[in-house]
Amino acid sequence: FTRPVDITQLENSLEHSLNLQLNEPYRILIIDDDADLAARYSLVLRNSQMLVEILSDPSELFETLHSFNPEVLLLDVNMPGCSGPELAQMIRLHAEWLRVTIIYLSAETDINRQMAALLKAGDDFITKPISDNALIAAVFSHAKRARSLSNALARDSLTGLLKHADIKEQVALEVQRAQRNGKPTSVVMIDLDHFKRVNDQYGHAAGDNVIRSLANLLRQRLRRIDSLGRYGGEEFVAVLPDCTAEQARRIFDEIRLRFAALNFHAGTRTFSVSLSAGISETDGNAAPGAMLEQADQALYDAKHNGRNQVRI
Ligand code: GH3
Ligand code: MG
Ligand code: MG
Ligand code: MG
Repeated sequence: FTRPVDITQLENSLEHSLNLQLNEPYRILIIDDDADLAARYSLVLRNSQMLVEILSDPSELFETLHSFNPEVLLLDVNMPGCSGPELAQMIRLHAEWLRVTIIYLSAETDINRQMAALLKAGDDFITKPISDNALIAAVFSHAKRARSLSNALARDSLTGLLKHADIKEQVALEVQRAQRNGKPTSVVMIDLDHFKRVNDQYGHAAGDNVIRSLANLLRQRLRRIDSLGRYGGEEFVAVLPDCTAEQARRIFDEIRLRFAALNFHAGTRTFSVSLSAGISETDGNAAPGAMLEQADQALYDAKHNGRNQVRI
């Protein structure tokens, strides 16, 4: 009974963890055999803070998709040697490029031919000539949509947090950064206590609800610069830059108490769940993997000392 993905929650959580992405300009790829026209559209979009590349040789399409990773493709319909819809169809054969929005930009005004192109592949049809502002608005709205979708898909669908590989990468980045700037950074590993029992007694849906609530609580209590991921089923990892293990312990003890005070419901029954957490702190030369291992060791200590506690 997993719920559908909550896009609003995901968009909010985006700001939380990978805030750098929000400030990144949208990437637009233009494919047109008319070089002057392509240059003109490119100028208009660049003036609106978008990153634009022009491709005049469609045989380099997939290389360019990989290197430039555009959110929107502005595609001419009639080009010598190949047609826009055929290119669009080729792109749509590759699952990894489903996230790219394909917009035809063409002088073709015949609705039947426009529909035929869209039926093959592609997401929108814009007729030229088009005013600068109309072009900007159309490309911007499609780029925004494409980015939020691709960011949402990159996240854990139950919690909206970073997935295992991404939070691991974030740990590595922050630990390396801490070594450069000499500031302490803490890594925290969190695991729900006796969660098998929760599932057994109250059902998997109730269990999912507990996982989601913990994710929301963590999101609320941590700072914008902290990163948060779902490391495993009911296991989370947080990275706290510029934060000592002692400071992290105070923060997570408060989170632990708040979480244990939450009431969950399964039918007419009410229950609560506790968590355990382990913390490690950078010491100037710790490898990212060692930071995770130390946090895991501290978590193990917390479990074996009776659970519902935070250990360094
Ligand atoms: P401990 O206090 O030692 O951590 O005991 P535990 O029962 O929590 O043990 P463990 O961490 O090994 O068990 C994790 C359990 O969490 C097993 C699995 O059934 C459950 N689980 C993992 N992912 C999910 C999920 O996405 N949803 C739900 N409902 N349960 C999950
Ligand atoms: Mg043309
Ligand atoms: Mg557990
Ligand atoms: Mg576990």
